[in-house]
Amino acid sequence: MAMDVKNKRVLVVGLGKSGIAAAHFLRARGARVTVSDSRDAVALAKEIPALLDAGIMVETGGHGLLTFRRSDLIVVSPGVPLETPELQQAIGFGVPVIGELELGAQFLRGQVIAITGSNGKTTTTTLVGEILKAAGLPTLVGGNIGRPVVELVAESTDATWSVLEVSSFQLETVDTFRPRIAAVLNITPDHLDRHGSFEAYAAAKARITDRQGADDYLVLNGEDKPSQMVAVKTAPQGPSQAQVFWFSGRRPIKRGAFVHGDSVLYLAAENGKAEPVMPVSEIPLKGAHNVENVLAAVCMARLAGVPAATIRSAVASFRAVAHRLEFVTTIDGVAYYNDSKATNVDATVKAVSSFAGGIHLILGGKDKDSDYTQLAELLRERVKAIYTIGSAAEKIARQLQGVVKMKAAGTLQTAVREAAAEAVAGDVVLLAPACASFDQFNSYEHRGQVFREIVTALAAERTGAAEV
Ligand code: UMA
Repeated sequence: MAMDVKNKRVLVVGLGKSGIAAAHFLRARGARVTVSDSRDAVALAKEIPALLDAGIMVETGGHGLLTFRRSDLIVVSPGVPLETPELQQAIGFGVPVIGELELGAQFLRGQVIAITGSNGKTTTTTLVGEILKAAGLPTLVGGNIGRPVVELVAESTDATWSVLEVSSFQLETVDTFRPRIAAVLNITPDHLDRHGSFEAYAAAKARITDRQGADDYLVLNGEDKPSQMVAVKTAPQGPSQAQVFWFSGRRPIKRGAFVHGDSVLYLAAENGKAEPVMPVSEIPLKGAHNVENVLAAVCMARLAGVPAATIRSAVASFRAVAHRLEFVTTIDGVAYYNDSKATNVDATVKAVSSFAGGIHLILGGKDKDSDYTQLAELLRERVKAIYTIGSAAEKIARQLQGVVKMKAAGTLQTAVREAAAEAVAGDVVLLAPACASFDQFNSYEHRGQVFREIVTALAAERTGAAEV
């Protein structure tokens, strides 16, 4: 049931994509809205006029304690930590705090598929969206993928399937959020700077199933211990009430999707007969991790009632999402791949594991309290050289000293140029930085775009040189 916000004093914290969308959404429903952002008015000059025009009050250059305490409700953006002192004080005064996901989901019509995990969320969310559309179901795609959930509300009907990518940040502030189908793809260390510990991070992800009931489905990775724990978690809500389905790239499972020989199979019920979905060789995405993403998508799509044949053709025609192991071009026999979305160590492991060897790896950016030593063995096996960039460069150099040849490139531009100079035909230059982008770029998309531009310029120079 959607809350009534009419005439309520609602504070929206954070003026990014989520906050702006939430503020307008609430205002349109009659709330008395104030937004508060730690950035100053100059930095927000583009955003402020439309807010004021809509009758929304704006507080910039920091968060005012009174603004927080005097609210009837606070809607917090995912990037704002709950530990923010003003938020903590407001919570202490009994002010309810929810996130934009919770707000939007209360108003969404139809059914929700929510997908979380440390890696593979965006690819899987996009793929499930494509499969559902191919099946002719009215489908909306949003959430952490880039489109705030409140923006989907107006387009949703009772027949809609909203496929939402949800992050640990968003799940920290849910309350009534109840997806019909929830999936946890994997849980590996990420965002430890924000959550404080792996346990707290995993607990935030597990909240995806808190409100699920016996008619709902929970799809979990049969090969990933921390995500298996989501089914049996004991606190605070107890074990999941949902029907659990599994996926595995390695072995048959009780019910769900798995690989057997060269086939993707789906098993709807324990002791039932497995149904062939498609040959593994028809999956167009690189890497074992992408087979897992496809298996999770197969499971969700079957649970949503999509026939196997429709899933097969939608998966076969699916192309890699931008910035996720995205092939850019080949220059002088060297292939360039953009995996700017590899913003944690595990994602980099997956990216590196997708190539047999000859890799020139660009690593670095903004550190998230990550442990890069976990990369050492794989790097020794497959990577010829590392080129470090950004503020994490020194830590990476310290932790991976002597593992493989390493160059302190500093910037992405220098890293690509140095890698191009070293690489020989058959090698791969891979941007899979294991870090956030915010020290040198606006976002991982921006970093990936800059990488593409540098590579494209290099290709043009080389072609030009060949023609002379
Ligand atoms: N801010 C404050 N006070 C603070 C901290 C931040 O006022 O204490 C302000 C900043 O000055 C800024 C605003 O908050 O103006 C930024 O809010 P935000 O970081 O929540 O960013 P949005 O633009 O609203 O984007 C968010 C998600 N960002 C994060 O979770 C960090 C986007 O996910 C998401 O696409 C978008 O909502 C729409 O749902 C991005 C992301 O990096 C892709 N997600 C992380 C990930 O995938 O690893 C979780």
